[in-house]
Amino acid sequence: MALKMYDLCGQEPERRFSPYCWLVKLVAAHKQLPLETTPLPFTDKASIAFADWKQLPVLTDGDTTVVDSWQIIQHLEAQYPAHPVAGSADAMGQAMLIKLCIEFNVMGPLLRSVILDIHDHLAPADAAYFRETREARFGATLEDLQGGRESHRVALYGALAPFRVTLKRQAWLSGGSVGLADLLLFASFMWARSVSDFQLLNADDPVYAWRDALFTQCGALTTDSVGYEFSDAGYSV
Ligand SMILES: N[C@@H](CCC(=O)N[C@@H](CS)C(=O)NCC(=O)O)C(=O)O
Repeated sequence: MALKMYDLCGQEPERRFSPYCWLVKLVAAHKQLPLETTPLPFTDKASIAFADWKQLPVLTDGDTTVVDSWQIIQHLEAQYPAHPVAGSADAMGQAMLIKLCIEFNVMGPLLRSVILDIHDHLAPADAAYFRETREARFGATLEDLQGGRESHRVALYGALAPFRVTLKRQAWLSGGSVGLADLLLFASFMWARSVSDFQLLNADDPVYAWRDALFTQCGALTTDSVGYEFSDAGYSV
């Protein structure tokens, strides 16, 4: 078995920030699968042309190529069933709902909070590409988007309500042990952490303690990459 993944990087090759790539790295680590990563900037589409795909992550497992983080996770669960992150097709299906809640509600305010920080960590060609594509997508400049980060943080606080209340009732989003629901949300926080020291969470937020517990649990994976320590101080909503 040789699992290899193309991993989105910033100007420094070791700065890896894509939430979807983080998700695959976290799932592989949970499953105790060695995963070799190759850094790739946004604008190097030629290196993944073999996969007929323009986004990262792209995984190769021997002769098999798998694109899209969700398909990659399904592949890993099917091929390497030990240490499951979901454990069944039904559990995987339920995690899809969590994934979509995060993508629809959490990732928007989170991205807007750090979007200029992402830009500022990119190599020049990537920075120009990122600005052009994201400003067209959002209809605003990166400066204006991130300039409203205090209100995005309030929106993020609201979007995290179901997660916060869940964590008041149980240790992990997946229940009694870490599973895919936890890794889905944690990957989004790793996205921010890899590029920004903006304070996203109040220190007395149960989500803060949960995130800290995952840092401890994930160990070197989350600390070896270039990243910022979260220095979240209190904020009120
Ligand atoms: N549905 C895809 C989304 C992947 C995705 O959006 N990746 C971004 C990086 S976070 C990307 O590669 N974007 C390429 C681009 O903007 O050119 C997945 O889950 O893998």
